[in-house]
Amino acid sequence: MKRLVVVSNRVASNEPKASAGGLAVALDAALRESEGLWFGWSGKVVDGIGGTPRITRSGNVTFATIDLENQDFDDYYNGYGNRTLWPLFHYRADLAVFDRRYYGGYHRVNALFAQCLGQLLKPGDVIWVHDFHLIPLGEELRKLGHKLPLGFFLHIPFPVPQILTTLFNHKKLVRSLLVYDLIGFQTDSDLRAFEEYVRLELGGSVDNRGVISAYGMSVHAQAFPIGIDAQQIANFAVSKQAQRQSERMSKSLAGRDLIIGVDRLDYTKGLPERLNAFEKFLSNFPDNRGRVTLLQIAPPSRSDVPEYVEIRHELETASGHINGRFSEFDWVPIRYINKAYNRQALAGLFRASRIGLVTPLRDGMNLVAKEFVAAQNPEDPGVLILSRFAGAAQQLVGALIVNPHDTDDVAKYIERALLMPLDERRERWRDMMKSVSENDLTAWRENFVRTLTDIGASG
Ligand code: ADQ
Repeated sequence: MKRLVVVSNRVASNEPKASAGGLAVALDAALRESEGLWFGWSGKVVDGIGGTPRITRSGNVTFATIDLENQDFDDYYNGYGNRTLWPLFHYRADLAVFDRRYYGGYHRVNALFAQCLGQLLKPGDVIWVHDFHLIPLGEELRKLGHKLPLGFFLHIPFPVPQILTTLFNHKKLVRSLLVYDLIGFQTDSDLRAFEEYVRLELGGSVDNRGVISAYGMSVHAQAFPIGIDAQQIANFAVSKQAQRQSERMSKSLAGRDLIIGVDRLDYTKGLPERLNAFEKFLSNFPDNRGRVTLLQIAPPSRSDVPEYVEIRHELETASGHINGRFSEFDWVPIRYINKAYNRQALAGLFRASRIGLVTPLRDGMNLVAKEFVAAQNPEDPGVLILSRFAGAAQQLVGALIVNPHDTDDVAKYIERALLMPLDERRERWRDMMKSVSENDLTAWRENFVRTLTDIGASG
């Protein structure tokens, strides 16, 4: 079996609960079976030159991490990664900062990653690079003469050409994607956006096997929708700890229905719109006042970036406003919590909820939607309300699919979900659970690695 080398911005060590990131959770599980190497940034910022890999082992997985120096952290991570590519790829050109210094840092760190990783590679390795922080890594490895099979998976959406072309160096960025042997996207829509860009902007072509060619280079591109470990979440949901959480929650609800939202605190997750929809629900369907509670769990992320500080203030104001407007001495409509929970506790809370409210404005996939489904009681499942702009909506057709911008409509769907008969809830849940179980994390990883290995063998 070939050694799998995973490269991602952050390496999660062996503590998935310490990180609220979907990528971290997914990769931790994905590497366990493979005697692989996981390379990335340690999360530490140092004065002076970072960059000598620190090697540790956990079980049969080797971890190699490097530190970053202050300037690189600012330009590569906070800058080009989180203030340029993240908003732009989520269709928020209005929030994107276009600064060539940021790009300089992005390029420097990708070159540094390639140099440090290069020393650890062995013949026969298969390299799988993750996400938008590391798009040029493949090109940097090729420049150093590495000829190993190289795959890239984009966890976030790929924007349509009209959006991507607002970036000053869009051609350079996409060109660097073409050196990979395989590019994976979350959905067919992302794949189509990429193909359209190559045709329109690069004058390239796409053949019927999914091979995309431009600038004399060819790459296989395909959708590989990421999954979850559905069985594990289902087990977590009936664990002792989950039951304890769920009982504590039920006691505090005193017979009221629970609606749950769980998201990293990020402007892509549609949280202000969600609170607004909930306010409209209470206002337009007043019989529900005192009968329903919204639990919104939103651990802060990227707090060094000003747009994240702003969204946090906005949510504090909105939840305070709604609670001030509707609360009674014995009922508060929104419980807004800024901390992370471990996965058993979360699964217990999902299972105790009548509705999962997952309404991002844009999301590559959204694992919370799938976790909510996997955690339900098959005999009495809750209802998933899901944004059409989450990648997951292309798979979870049993959800109530909504436009998160249309808050009046979302309010109506909340009412509809609360009234949904048990038979319909069961039927919708069975459809979704089938999809979540069949397309789980193992299937995703195996499919990507098999495709990459096959391409490497034939190339
Ligand atoms: P994220 O934007 O982080 O991931 P998501 O897919 O929902 O979004 O994953 C979040 C993960 O963190 C889930 O596993 C969730 O359970 C966990 N989590 C969230 N809040 C938590 C809390 N309070 N306590 C504990 N755990 C919490 C990115 C992309 C997504 C894509 C994933 C995976 O933005 O679109 O689905 O990567 O590819």
